[in-house]
Amino acid sequence: MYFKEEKLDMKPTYYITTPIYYPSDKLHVGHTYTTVAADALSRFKKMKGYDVFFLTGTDEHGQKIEEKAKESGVAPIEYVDKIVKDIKDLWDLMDIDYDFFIRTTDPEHEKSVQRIFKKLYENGDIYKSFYEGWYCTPCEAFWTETQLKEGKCPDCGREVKQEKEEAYFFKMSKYADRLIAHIEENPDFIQPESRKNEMINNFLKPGLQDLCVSRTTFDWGVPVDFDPGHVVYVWIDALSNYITALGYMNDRPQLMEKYWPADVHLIGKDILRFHTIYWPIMLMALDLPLPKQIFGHGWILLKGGKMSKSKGNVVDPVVLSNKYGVDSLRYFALREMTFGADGVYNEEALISRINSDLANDLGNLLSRTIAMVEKYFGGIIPLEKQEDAIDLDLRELISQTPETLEKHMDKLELSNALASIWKLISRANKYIDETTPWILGKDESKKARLSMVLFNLAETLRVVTSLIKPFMPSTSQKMQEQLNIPDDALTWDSLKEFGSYDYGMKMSKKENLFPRVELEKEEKKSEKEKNNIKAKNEKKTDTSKNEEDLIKIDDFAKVKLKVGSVEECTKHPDADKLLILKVRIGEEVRQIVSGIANHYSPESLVGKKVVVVTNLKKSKIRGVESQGMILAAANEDALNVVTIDGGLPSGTEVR
Ligand code: ME8
Repeated sequence: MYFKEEKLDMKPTYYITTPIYYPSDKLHVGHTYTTVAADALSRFKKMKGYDVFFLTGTDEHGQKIEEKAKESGVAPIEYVDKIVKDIKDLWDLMDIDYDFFIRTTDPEHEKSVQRIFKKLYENGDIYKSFYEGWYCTPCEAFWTETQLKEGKCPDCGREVKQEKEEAYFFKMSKYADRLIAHIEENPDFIQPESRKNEMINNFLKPGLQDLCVSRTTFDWGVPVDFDPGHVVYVWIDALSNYITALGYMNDRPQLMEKYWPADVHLIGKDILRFHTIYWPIMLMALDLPLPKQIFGHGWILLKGGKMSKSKGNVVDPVVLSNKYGVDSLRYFALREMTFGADGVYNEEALISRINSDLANDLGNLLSRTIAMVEKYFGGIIPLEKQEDAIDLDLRELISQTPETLEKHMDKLELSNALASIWKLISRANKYIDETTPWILGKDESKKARLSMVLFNLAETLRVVTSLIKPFMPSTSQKMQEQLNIPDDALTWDSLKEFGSYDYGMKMSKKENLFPRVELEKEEKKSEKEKNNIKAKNEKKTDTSKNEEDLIKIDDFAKVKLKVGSVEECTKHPDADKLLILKVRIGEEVRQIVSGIANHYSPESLVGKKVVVVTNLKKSKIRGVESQGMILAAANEDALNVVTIDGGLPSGTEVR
């Protein structure tokens, strides 16, 4: 069957797409990033009651695929079939719940593309001429002399070759003014904001070239049915997937009526030009409304630039998921990077997130709470409860968190959305320390109070179980099983009221949600790092022989160290290497300037518990006041901020 399911009921709709991927080889963490983000958004909207259509798929035509198939000695369709199967397996592994997977080799898609092409030709938007220009085979793009960068492809930097062939062209310039006006009148159309100016100033205002939309030098594409020898050149074929998947120009128009225009096309910034210029112009020519938003997210970088197959610096999501678990990877991808900006991937940061956010903060909150409910009440929280003023702060946060999360999701601030859930988790862990249930449990007369404390914790976990579901579906499922809560206590509406569920069914602690990961330190150290450490150790042994270099315990005691929780972090306005942090140390919030901007993005530090030297004299660093210092370990290549991985609250002394 062409469609996974018919959706003809009357809820508000939400149509979200990922790019359709080239099945040129294995997909990497970069592709997984877009798809996981789209999945989280789609699941969130479904939870909010939307009728969501989440589309992904594969972009299977073009010269590159034809050549690769030839090299492998198989027909192009055989070549792509095998890779498409792997891609679908990857999405199953990553728990991607798409509604439809489109392949540009689907006969329905091909037929619609032929009709679209013909309509554009008949309307006079496409005309036949000759193409002469520079062609980049890997990018499947023609470039003019002036667009080349040092004689090479401006997108990928590889060699280009001169080509001349008969071709059809799309009159792009005809719609440029209308598009500029649309972009300017609709501030949400291109997001993030910064990318909008790039498109207007670098491409639209200098004037659009007509776009080459057919090729004759290869066969692997949708044939132009009224001109044999031409195949539709890749962007018209690829971009139309967003409407052919809804049955545009074939026999399923009801999906088109229902879901078009798309609410958001999620794409990487590398294909923004195609989506914010060529695609809207195609739609204008077809007399269709434009998508509401095109969101160009950043790249996942590795040392040495963008992670990409051609550079050979890819990270395999299958290997990482098998090693660390699917949900850990989903969490890390969405939490660590600001959606929209570039981020650098490194495995140590992943392990650190698993150990601190997942194993310590979330895993411990669940296991401690259920263990106490089992120990003191046999798994069922009694109805008799005694309130206390100390509960109010936690309760308020429990009721605010769904709304805060929703605000972030609406702006596609996925990292902040997760941070808002983790703020609640941290608050609940602190609440355990404040209320000391293990002491209440020793006193029979305090049972009603203990029951209230555990109820508040269970309510926190119920909200968390529900809110993490779009991001980490199987963790949410495991939590639901351990807490023994029915589905209807996890719906969006059921979160609105504190205390609406009575925990009458027995909870039972099972395996830990996230086992801690031990860093295989020695294996991970590069030769250079090892040598550095060796050199430092040798130096240490030498100096340790010298009594004068040793300090007494009183000297050490002069340095006051405390646990601080990073509440805000921004870049220093005048210095690239500096970050300005607002750190809570108990009741006090201090501003600290730290030279760590080359190693951490501001967002990645928010929520971390760090170690602060609190009795350092105040100073001004590049004009900004700083009160204290954050401890970090560093060598020539890397820097790691010292963090506290247990539940101890900010303000705790470090000894
Ligand atoms: O461009 N970091 O397909 P593609 C983040 N078929 N995202 C990355 C990434 C990285 N290092 N590498 C890839 C195509 N991506 C066309 C699209 S749509 C009508 C046609 C993501 O397989 C990013 O979203 O090269 C990028 O835009 C997409 O994968 C392109 O994948």
